[in-house]
Amino acid sequence: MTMLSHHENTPPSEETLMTPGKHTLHEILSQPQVWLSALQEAEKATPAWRAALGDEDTPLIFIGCGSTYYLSLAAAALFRRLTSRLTFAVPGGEFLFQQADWLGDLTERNAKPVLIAISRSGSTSETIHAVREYRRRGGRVLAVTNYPESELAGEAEEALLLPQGQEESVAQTRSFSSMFVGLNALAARLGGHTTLWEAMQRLPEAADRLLNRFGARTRQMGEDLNLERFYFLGSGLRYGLASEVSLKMKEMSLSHSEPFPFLEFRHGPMSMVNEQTLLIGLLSERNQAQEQAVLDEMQARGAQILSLGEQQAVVTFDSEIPEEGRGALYLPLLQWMACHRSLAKGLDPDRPHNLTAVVRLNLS
Ligand code: F1P
Repeated sequence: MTMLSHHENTPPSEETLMTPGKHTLHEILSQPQVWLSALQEAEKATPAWRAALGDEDTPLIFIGCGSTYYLSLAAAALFRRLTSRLTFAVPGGEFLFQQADWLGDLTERNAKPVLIAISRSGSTSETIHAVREYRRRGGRVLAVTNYPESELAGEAEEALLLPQGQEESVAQTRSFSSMFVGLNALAARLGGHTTLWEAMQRLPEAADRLLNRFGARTRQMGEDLNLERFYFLGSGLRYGLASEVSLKMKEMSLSHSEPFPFLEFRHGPMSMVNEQTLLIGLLSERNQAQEQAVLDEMQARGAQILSLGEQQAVVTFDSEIPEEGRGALYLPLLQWMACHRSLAKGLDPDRPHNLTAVVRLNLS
């Protein structure tokens, strides 16, 4: 298996060279209107997905790579919670080459799980090969992608297509959140949570308000180059989100960054806490007290703290959207912080070091 020609980034235009981060900043700020279309697309897709997902005893397996594996983790938790189905999240490459270690013989049984493949590009080799192999074995495949003309969209029985989430930048921002909002709305609809679905219609305005209220403060934190270590804490469905924003910090600013479920941080990783450490807590509602206690303990050990949550946090959403429908609100300000740290370090978040927009491999 050799790494074939990556999707070569086009040489930067004069203009792009002159304005590093131009695309990423725009893509982060444009998320509210992208989420509006994601909500609409999810509403339209609900009947076909309801038919394709079969009965509620059928397990669901979400796969993706990098950001879209983290999205799979978050989506698996959302569908578990909102549709009471048995769900799994597996990295595309693992599904392809280590399936038995992750799923035993689950995909060999008669009532095969439905595979939901998530990919911004719809071209990532591991994801495409995993889908093809599953279909060859008679499995049903659904897809979520920002590229309707992609190979993945063509392979899937049903696809949630979100072209408005397309972006120039390599590091995913609005592409990720468009697919997250779309899957969150689908899970609400499929689980019959009408009130939740209605409340989710307020997500775009809530995001706009957050960027206006807290953009300057999170930009300042991003520009504080005394900070060197970043730990993103998130539990339940917020763990996938914490993993994604941790990857953003890594990809955009080349910083040491790691995600943990909240209480896990005490079991070893907290040894790394010092005055150059920033702990970012994606607070839940149901367990906020325990989570805040972790942040308080680390602050006492010298760490800086940034907490985000509906209320009683440094960044408060005040969205009045139930917890199962407001996960997307953790994303924009943390993407914004990572982007400004990148710029403060003289990097270009539009073109992260070593990265390409799509990984293509020779897997034959
Ligand atoms: C997956 C991915 C991204 C990563 C980088 C390379 O792409 O691994 O998560 O940030 O851009 O590709 P996709 O399958 O979601 O298009």
